[in-house]
Order: sequence, then structure tokens, then C-alpha cells
Amino acid sequence: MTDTPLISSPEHSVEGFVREFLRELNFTQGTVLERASTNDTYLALARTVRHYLMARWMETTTAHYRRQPKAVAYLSAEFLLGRQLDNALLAADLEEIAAEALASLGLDLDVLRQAEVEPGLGNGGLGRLAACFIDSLATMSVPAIGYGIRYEYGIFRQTFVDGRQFEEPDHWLDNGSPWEFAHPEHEVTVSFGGHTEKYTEGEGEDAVERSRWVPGWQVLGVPYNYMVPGYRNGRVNTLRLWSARATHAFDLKIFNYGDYAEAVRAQTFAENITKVLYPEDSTPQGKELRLQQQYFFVACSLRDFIDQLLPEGFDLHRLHERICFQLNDTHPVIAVPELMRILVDDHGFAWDEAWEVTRRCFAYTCHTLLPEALEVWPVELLGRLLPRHLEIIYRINDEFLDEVRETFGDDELLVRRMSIIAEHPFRAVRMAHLATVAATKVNGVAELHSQLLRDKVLADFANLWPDKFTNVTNGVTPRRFVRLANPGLSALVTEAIGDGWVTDLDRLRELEPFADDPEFRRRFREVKSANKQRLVELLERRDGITVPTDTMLDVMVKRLHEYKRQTLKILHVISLYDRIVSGELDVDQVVPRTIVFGAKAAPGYVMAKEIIALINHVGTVVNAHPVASRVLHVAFPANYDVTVAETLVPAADLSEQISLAGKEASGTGNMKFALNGALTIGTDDGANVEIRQLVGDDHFFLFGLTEPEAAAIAETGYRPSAYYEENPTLRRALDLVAKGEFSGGDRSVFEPVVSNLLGEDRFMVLADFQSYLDAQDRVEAYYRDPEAWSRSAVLNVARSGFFSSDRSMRDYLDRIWHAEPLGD
Ligand code: B1H
Repeated sequence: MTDTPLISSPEHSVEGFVREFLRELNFTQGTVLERASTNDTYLALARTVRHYLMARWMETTTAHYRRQPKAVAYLSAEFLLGRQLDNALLAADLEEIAAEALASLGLDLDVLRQAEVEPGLGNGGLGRLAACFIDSLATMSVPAIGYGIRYEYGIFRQTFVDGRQFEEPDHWLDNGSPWEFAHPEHEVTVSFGGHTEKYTEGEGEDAVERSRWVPGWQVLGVPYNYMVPGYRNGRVNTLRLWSARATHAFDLKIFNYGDYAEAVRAQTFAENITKVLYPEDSTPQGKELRLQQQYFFVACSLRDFIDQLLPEGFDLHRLHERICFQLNDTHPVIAVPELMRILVDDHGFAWDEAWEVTRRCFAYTCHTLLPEALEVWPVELLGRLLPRHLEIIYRINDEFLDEVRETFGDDELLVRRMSIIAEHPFRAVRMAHLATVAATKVNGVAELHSQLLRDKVLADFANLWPDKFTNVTNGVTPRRFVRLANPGLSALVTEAIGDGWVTDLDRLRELEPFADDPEFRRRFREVKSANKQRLVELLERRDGITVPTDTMLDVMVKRLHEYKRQTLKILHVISLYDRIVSGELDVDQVVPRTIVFGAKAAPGYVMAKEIIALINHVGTVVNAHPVASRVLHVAFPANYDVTVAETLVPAADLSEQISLAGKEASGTGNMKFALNGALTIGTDDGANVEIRQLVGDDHFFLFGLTEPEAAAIAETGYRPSAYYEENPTLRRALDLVAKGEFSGGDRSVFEPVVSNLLGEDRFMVLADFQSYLDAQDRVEAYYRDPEAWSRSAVLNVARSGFFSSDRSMRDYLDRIWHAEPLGD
């Protein structure tokens, strides 16, 4: 790398900003202010902001290359970034300058903000976590790079037709994508298919048998770089997302045969690899294209790190001194055999030597407990797509099982349980086992989750290698989810304790005394109520939904999954409705609530889609009822995304975190709500456990079975119908659904939902129903006392600093990566 001086950033002033903006509008966008569309001005604005970060980006990149510190590569099939403009303005300290500069030109920053289409390159918590983590790493000056996939279509756009979910493609790139930098000159070739062959290397005494891969077809990976700006610290890290292209050789050959149509088809085939994000959250489907995606981005990323980021001639025996590849769930685990292949086949390492290096370069984060969520790849498929990798996996497994036998003796049941290869119902590679065998560390994402991993899901492995297992509780970035999303609260907090909390969230503790200050509480309530007003306006503008202002805002937003139990929430609504309509509850005695749902269902998840329809239909009936609608309102805006979350979370009073204990690995929405001063109603699950410990029992509404209780019931045989028979309130609520109250009298519509609850109810909704209703009664009583409620809300804010993703990153650095921030 040369020492050419960097061009300095544009002047940090209103005049400087105006000049740069107009230059962009005129010379890059090719238009004049008078004729510019909103999209033109948005693009010019984005590029202007980009320029302010550019010099820092180049400096950071150069410093990493020169100093070669130990770095972290976060490998993730998803990065759910959310909008970029606001975050970039904040990081570069340009919010006020930009607003003023634009105003001087007759433009409104708020309007331009809304022109940005968010990149929805993730499903939910796992993808958003990756985005929070790279934000924190940049803010903490840690040398880090994110590697992932540039999907041409992100998570689908959800619409409702007659209350049912329909999916439409997400055209996020259509209006141009000002935050990315394509580098086709750094394209990487990725191979697939073909076969392996044995050959002998050397002669006589020195002869060694080796295997090599003769691939069948190849594609190119083109890197797209995204800036990951640290918060006002002069650092900008990189997120590198890969896009697939056809190789020129491939189509040229076909062109030469004169088959133009076939050549174009080949191109489409290659480019399909990064066409679309698989919209499964928690339940991966074993689709061939998905394995192609996984190998594609991992192969590109390893090649990139080794060939581009390491100095020439670097001794790969020392690779672990320079990098830790963090595996975000099993999606990138094919990187393990890929690194072995690179070392053994491309660099001539002996097997043991290569394994020694490989097992020191990876760490694995598990994000689930559901057995159906543990990825497996049929051997048949893996062998067809990646024959050399399958060979390598077999050998890793053979040696691993030898170690198991050495340690535990010939316990064949144990060996079968631990094997990387499953035999039933078909021969398949268990990616979680492969990851666990290869990783230096395996972590869960909340204390309870990590404990259950050690005790249940990966217990045999924890026996073998107790020190391999650790916990890092998830976190969320306070920049996006407090500072940007909640300007009112941010200003109030900063006035009270200064602005150090933005990068040191533990300092929120200093707010504790303010919880007892009536004036502070009054202002806190004012902020909450202004945030509700913002939400009401958003729902009106975005969805044409009218909701009342100044009611208790009760929010459940997350992917639709049976284990998360949106059905429990809707049964509560139905029960309230039933008791109001029947006169059992005096409507004047009920605390008015607005219940907001946001949830996408995986397109093939039939039951989840039925539940969405049920929520929408209940909403329609409740909202139209002359009496019930005085105190109850249900809103279900379609296409919940990061952008909506940013307005919804700060407005919430009550956060619904009601999964069956032992099923939600962590949750991160729960943290966002607590940090924004919502009280949680929740089970003893995932990170709820830690939230409750920190904020205190008096400021958290706990209900439901504990994990050991639920496990014991499952063990002895769970009979949901018993709860139905014994509990008249529950019976009435379910009967209303069954007899068609919410489906125009048609009993067949929601029959599958009802019979599932009465027959199987895998996640014990009925068992927790009464306990949930009782907790909701406590919520209602408490909410009547605004002073007590807002005191608890302030304490939630003050005591939730632990849930900063900066703290998560510190834990990863100390417990797993053993890397350090880059000094000046
Ligand atoms: C989480 C996933 C997930 N766990 C498969 N597992 C996917 C699994 O595309 N796929 O196939 C996508 C996502 N996502 C979530 O991770 C957990 O359910 C949450 O509890 C947790 O907070 C989040 C982040 O750790």
C-alpha cells in the first residue's frame, strides 16, 4: 500500500455541506435543485454524508493493513442494517449541520430521510444482532470486518389481503444504493460440483497420497463494501457483502458454440445464488440454493481475508494470531472444511498441521434451542455440491470420534449421538456438531440459553470439553435504538447525566435517583406521550391505520412463530373483548389499551399464517365493536421492519416477551423496549431472565411456567384440553374463535388453530393462559398509577445499560477473540 496523502474531508460547516451537496446534485446526480426529485436529493445527500466519512474509512483500512493487529471477521448470512442515512449523520456529527444546510436550500431533512429504503438483508434477531455488533466494534475501534451476502431481494414485503399474509419481492436496490461500493476488480472465483481424485505427490520414500478437487462449475463473487462508521471516533470499519456473477470463461465457451440463449441462461443460473434471502427464521429448510449461498459467501470471504487483507508471503501457520472467524449460527460453518481445503490442498499443509490452525481460527455462536432449527445437510446434496468438503468432513469426524472413544470408551450410543454425521432419517451432516468440534469457543446468547446448551442440546460435547462453552448475552446498539430512535428520551437523559451514556451505557445507572424526582418523571411521561403521537402519525401516514392517542401502548413485535406465542396475546385480547361485551367487565373500569402487533411469517409456515389471519380478524371485530372499541384497539401494521421498530419501540408502555420458557434463545427486542422505558410482561426465558434480575421484580411482570416446570410437564405428558375444561375464561375465549365470532360465523376458518391448541399445543399456551391473564391484571392495576408506572419505567432505563452491544463485544473480546481495540 502506498503513502499517497488522503484528500481531506469536506469542511465541517453548513457552508461546506451546502457546497458538497450541490456538487453531488449537479455533477453526480446530474440535475439541478429546481428539477430534482426527492430521490435525486436523497441520493445527493447520502453521497455528501459519505464524503465526510470517506477519509476516516481509508485511514482505518490503511491502519489495519499496516499494523496487522488481531482482527475479527464476523461471518453472517444476514446483516439486518436498517436505514443508513441517520446513522451516518450521527456518527459524523452532522445532524444539525445537514438539517440547517438543507433548510437553507428549502429542503426538509425529515422528508429525505423517509426516501431511504432500508436494506432488509436479514430475517429478525439474528440478522439485526450482526448489525448491532459491527456498529459496536467500529465504535470501540476494534479491527473487524463483517462478511455476508448482498441479496438482490431482502426479506419479502408483507401485505395483508383479507387479513392474510401475502409476500412481494423487496426491490430495495431499485432507486440506487448510495451506501455501497462495488469492486468488480476484486472478484473471487468460487467452485462447485465435480469430483475429487487421488494422486501421489513426491516419489519413493517421500510419496504422499493426496486428494484434490476437480470442480464442475464456477461462479464469481463481486465484493460490495459498506461503511460501518464508529460513533464520532474517527473509525470506519468495513462490511463486505458478496454478489454472484457468471464467470466470463463459462459464457464465452458457450458463446463459441453459438448458443446465445444458453449463455444467458448460465448467467442467470450463477446470479441466482445471491438473488434472494431465505425468509425462514429459526427453521432452516434444506434447500440446495441455500447451501450454495452459504458456501459462496464463505469461500469468497476466506479468500478475501487470506489474499487481500494479509500481507504477501504471510505464514498461514500463524493465521490464528491474525484472525478469529466468528460463525453466526451454523449458516457459515462450511468455512471450517473450506479452510482445511485451502491449507491442505492449496498450501500443501499436512492434515494435522492444518487442523491445528483451523481449530484455533473459529468460534461458534449458537442462537437456538429448537431441535428443528439445527441445520443438517443431506450427505447426498453436500457430496454433489462440495465433494472435497464432504471428504474433509468425514475425516474430521473420524478423528473426532476416535477422541470420543479414547475419552469415554466404546459407548456406541454416545458415539452415534455425537457424530457429525447423522444416520437417520437420512445420512446428513449436523452443522452444529461440526461447528462445536472445530471451534475454540461455543457460546449461547443469554445465560439461560448457554446453560441449556451445556445441559441439554450439546451436553455430550460440554462433558468432553467443558472449557469450550461460554456465554455472551446479546446486546443492542444504543446509537440506533436509543439515541436515534428516541431523541426525546436522549435529550432528557443527557440533560440529567451528560452524554457519556451513548458509548458507555452503564452510565444510565446515574439516572436511578431521578426515578424519585416527580419533575423528571413528568418530563419522562411527556416524552413517552410525544413518542406515541409520532407513532400515531406514522401509522396513519404509512398504513392508513387510525389508532387512539394516549392509551396504554401494548406491543408485541417479532417474527411469527408458535414458540413465541402470539396466540397467547390474542387470546388475552379475545378474553378482554368477551368479558367487556358480556358485561362481566365494566367498560368504564378497563384501562384503555392499544395493542400493536408486528410479525412476518415464513411463507411456507401454514400455522403461522393462520395466526396472522386470526389476529387481523380479531382486530377487525374488536375495533368495530361499539363498546369494546372504547377501551380496546388492535393495530397490525403490515411489513414490520427496522424502520418501524425505530418509531414503535420508543412509544411502547408494555413489552410482550411471552415465549414458552426454554424456547427463546435470547430475544433482543426485549432489550430495546426496556432501554426505552417500557415495562416487560414476560416469562422466565432468554434474556428476560437477566432483564428481570437487573431491573428488579417490582418493575417487571413475570408469569408462566419456568423451564424446568415446562420440561417436567412435557415429560409426564401435557394435556392442553385439561386446561380448557377447567378454566371457564379460557373456554369462552377459545369457543368464541371456534364458533366463528371472528370469521363471519364460519367455524371452519380458524378450526386448525383451535384444534392445534386443544390437541397438541406444543408450546403450552393453555398451560400459561391463566397466569398470563393474572399478570395482565397486575399490569392494568399498576398502570392506573402513572407515578408508580413512570418510576418503574425510568428504573428500567437506568438499569438496562448492560444490554448495550458494546458490552457484548467486550465479552466476546475477553472470552473468545482475545483481540484488542486499535490504539491511536
Ligand atoms: C435466532 C435464528 C435463525 N435463532 C435460522 N435462530 C435462520 C435460524 O435463515 N435461517 O434459516 C435464520 C435465523 N434466529 C434468533 O437469534 C433467536 O431466536 C433469538 O432468541 C435471538 O435473540 C436472536 C439473536 O441471538
